[in-house]
Amino acid sequence: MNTADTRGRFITVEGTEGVGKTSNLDFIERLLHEAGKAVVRTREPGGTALGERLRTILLDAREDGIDHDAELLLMFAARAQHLAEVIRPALDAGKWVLCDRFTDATYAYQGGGRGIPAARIAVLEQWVQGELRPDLTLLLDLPVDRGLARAGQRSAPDRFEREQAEFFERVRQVYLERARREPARFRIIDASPPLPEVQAQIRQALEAFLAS
Ligand code: Z5A
Repeated sequence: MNTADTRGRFITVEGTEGVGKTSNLDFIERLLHEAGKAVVRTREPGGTALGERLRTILLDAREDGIDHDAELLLMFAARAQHLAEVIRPALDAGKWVLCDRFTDATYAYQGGGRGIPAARIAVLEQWVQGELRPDLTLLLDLPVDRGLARAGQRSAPDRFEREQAEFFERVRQVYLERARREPARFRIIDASPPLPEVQAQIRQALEAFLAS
């Protein structure tokens, strides 16, 4: 990594329902701290006061009339605020941003899941982000039925969690396709084994990134 470059790095964590993002984010944050990085941990949708209010609406299972385009636009509204208030200032200050989901989730859920054309999402991506993209994306991958079984052990399902297995299968395929197309940015982590084995893969991926 070019040490003269003082800009921070932008790391995102992605995956379908129940893959274990939450279980692994603390671990990733700890590894970054151990490597001497100042870390800003955040999430999407959310990460700002406005974004968290939009998240509440977007995940509310009672909001069953949200139009697909409205959902897409709300995701990017939350993202615009998040970039302006949190992500860009942190990166400019040399901090490392660790974000639970970002625009790959929009391609996967609103694109793959809801069926919105990727070209339409790309217009919003360019508008809201300009050239900003994650430097590293850890994609936790798990067969959909196993993820749903893991997630099923939790509380009442939110608006996305109520979707059927076919929806999450489309989401997963978009994630994997994006990872295939951008091998330099993505690292696919096999999320099927027990947590220590998943974390060994994550450690290896992060150490390689830190050394690059
Ligand atoms: N969304 C969108 O549509 N478009 C967008 O642009 C964005 C988001 C940004 C909220 O995301 C929703 O927003 C999301 C997509 C949509 N909806 N869905 N689905 P979220 O990330 O907050 O919600 P989530 O996907 O449901 O994540 P989660 O609740 O944090 O689940 P998780 O992090 O993947 O799993 P977990 O809670 O860490 O683990 C699940 C269970 O499995 C738990 O009991 C663990 O103890 C267990 N677990 C974890 N790892 C293992 C291993 N290795 N072995 C065995 N058991 C394990």
